[in-house]
Amino acid sequence: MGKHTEVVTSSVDEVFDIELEADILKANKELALENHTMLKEHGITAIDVMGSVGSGKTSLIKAIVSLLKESHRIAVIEGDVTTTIDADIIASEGVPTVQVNTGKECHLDANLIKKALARLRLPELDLIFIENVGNLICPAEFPLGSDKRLVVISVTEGPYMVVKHPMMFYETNSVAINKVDLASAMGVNPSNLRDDISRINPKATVVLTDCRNMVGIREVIRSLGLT
Ligand SMILES: Nc1nc2c(ncn2[C@@H]2O[C@H](COP(=O)(O)OP(=O)(O)O)[C@@H](O)[C@H]2O)c(=O)[nH]1
Ligand SMILES: [Mg+2]
Repeated sequence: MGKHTEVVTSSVDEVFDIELEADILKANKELALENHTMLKEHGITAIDVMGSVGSGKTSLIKAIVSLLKESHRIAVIEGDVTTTIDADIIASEGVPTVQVNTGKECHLDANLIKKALARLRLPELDLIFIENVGNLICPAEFPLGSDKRLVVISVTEGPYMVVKHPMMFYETNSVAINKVDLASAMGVNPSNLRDDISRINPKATVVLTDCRNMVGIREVIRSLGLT
């Protein structure tokens, strides 16, 4: 922030519906716990994949599925505001896929995941990937009942995306810095993004990936404890 930049910050007492929001978050947390219990009863590991629109979430899930589908029984839940484009891309890998369209909502929630889980044959699965809606703010507040979180960012989002969106990185296990093939064209140094993430969340494993050329995919799989 330059010294001539004035800043307006929203404060809690200005938010008129704060109690309503607290109720929604509490109800979501309870449903997330129910989902988690149900997944554990079936011995399923679930991974929530978050990141901006276009960072490479679908591409990374597809790449991971292509490497793991022989050894794991996988399904994918695709969250999107509208369309089944991503679900169709993943379905081409031959794994069960459920599309969840959120309409006006900028994130998935535990209730939508509960409905999606009801569409899957849970006894026949080991692993579920959930692609959240492309957004860097809303999904972080809504646990879904998954075991781990994977955040996908890309060098095409510029050099300041991590420091501008710290909340996305607080609770994540792994972060993929994707599209490293475009780093020099973008003038972005992926090591600087890695350092920014480590300052916010020293426990997160950070992996540099290029989904087009299958670079770093096995490392992401290892970081999620899937091998
Ligand atoms: N050059 C390059 N392009 C990529 C990479 N990963 C994804 N893309 C492209 O980026 C666009 C958005 O990817 P997608 O997986 O749909 O992003 P999502 O919106 O996060 O699901 C697509 O055109 C992908 O082919 C990568 O590592 N390198
Ligand atoms: Mg996608």
